[in-house]
Amino acid sequence: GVKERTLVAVKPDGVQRRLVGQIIKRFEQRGFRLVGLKMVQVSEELLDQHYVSLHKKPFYPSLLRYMTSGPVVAMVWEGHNVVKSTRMLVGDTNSAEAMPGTLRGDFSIHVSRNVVHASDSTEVAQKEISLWFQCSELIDWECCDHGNIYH
Ligand code: YYY
Ligand code: MG
Repeated sequence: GVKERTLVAVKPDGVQRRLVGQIIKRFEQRGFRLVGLKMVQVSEELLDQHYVSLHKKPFYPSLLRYMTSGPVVAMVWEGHNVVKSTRMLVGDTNSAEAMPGTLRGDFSIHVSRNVVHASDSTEVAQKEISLWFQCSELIDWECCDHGNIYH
């Protein structure tokens, strides 16, 4: 529904490379509603929960080092089919497979520095949002152009 939400995070490489504004712009221009936004220095404890399915992967230790190497900009975007649309906007995990026009396809070369995170299903999105944000940090504000974005 229109109330679907997803977690997006500009990873440390994206922040260092000053891509935060360009990334936010893509979600704004699409018509999604920003309901949460903050800069965080992520802890290993949070990442262990966030990447719970990846603990046994050979790249996991370096993924932890990368994700704690600097601040991350975390946000929650809301809108119709936002989880799927965001994955399309972000592009394939492997930068070499990411289509031009996607964030990863435009801004990254290697899977280990792929600039942005996005939840991969609505169930995972709910878990990730509650892991990264307090309820009080999510603002349910009135979008004045709602009628021009939805029928
Ligand atoms: O959801 P997404 O970020 O597209 O990919 P995942 O399969 O969930 O992997 C999470 C994260 O792990 C990926 O964005 C980069 C990193 N990673 C890696 O460094 N090397 C790999 N071969 C696979 C994933
Ligand atoms: Mg994933």
